Amino acid sequence: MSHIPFGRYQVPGNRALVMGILNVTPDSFSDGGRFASLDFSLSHAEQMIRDGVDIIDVGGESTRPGAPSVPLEEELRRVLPVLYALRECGTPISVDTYKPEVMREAVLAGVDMINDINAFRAPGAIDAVRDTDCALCIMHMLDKPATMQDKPAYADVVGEVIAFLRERIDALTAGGIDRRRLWIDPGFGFGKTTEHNYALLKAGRRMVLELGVPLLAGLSRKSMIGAVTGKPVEQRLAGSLGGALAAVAHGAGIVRVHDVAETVDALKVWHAANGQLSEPN
Ligand code: 9MG
Repeated sequence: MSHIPFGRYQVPGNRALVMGILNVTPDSFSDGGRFASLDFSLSHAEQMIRDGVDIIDVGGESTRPGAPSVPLEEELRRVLPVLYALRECGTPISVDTYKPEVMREAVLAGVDMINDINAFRAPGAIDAVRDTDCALCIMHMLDKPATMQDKPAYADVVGEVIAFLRERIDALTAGGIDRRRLWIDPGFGFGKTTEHNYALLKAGRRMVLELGVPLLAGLSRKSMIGAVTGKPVEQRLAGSLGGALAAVAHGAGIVRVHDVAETVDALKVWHAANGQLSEPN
């Protein structure tokens, strides 16, 4: 079986991987103080592991449109205890951050991927990850979370996103980073209309072919799912599963999701239908 280096691990290269979302933000747990929130986060991570997650993505700042930014010290207070507690959990850990200081601390805590919605554009971000073996996810975002959904406009959304990702790949490789560590992500919902999002979803294979870097897709429960199903965020499971399968059909190697158990099952059936049977756990 082929494997891909991924931080401390080798991950399977012959099937799509499921990245489970672990939000460590105050709105993601009932408020019982810091110990309760750590407990809650770890139970959630353990459940994802039982459900067959391939990578856990830990984030301390909400990236929803209009969300306020979180000060550095607060982000560190949120994510570091979780990263250290999960260090030896046997599953690759990713940290979702755009702050170079958080990247450095997360590397010391042993993370295997840095997932940067800002594509390592912050001063010092490339330096923070150069001398590590972490996988790096470069995401496209128009503007910044506070304002990105204010009338996003492109002449050619797919061409412009590819050009942006190419420029970032070049910046990272010129900065001394091995291309084999990189993943690209069109950033569904980050400064895009529904039409932009679906044009990008369909263009997954073109991105992989033109850029020569594997693709990560995050569309779980997003507005692009609500826009076609008419469902509120808490009723977007079926739509999100459809989106995950579509992303894999269009070339995604990792899908970033909230609903791990259901996505793992959906992908097992998907892969079986494409000639790759897996054994039940
Ligand atoms: C943190 N985060 C929220 N949505 C995301 C997406 O679509 N991709 C990546 N890489 N990260 C995301």
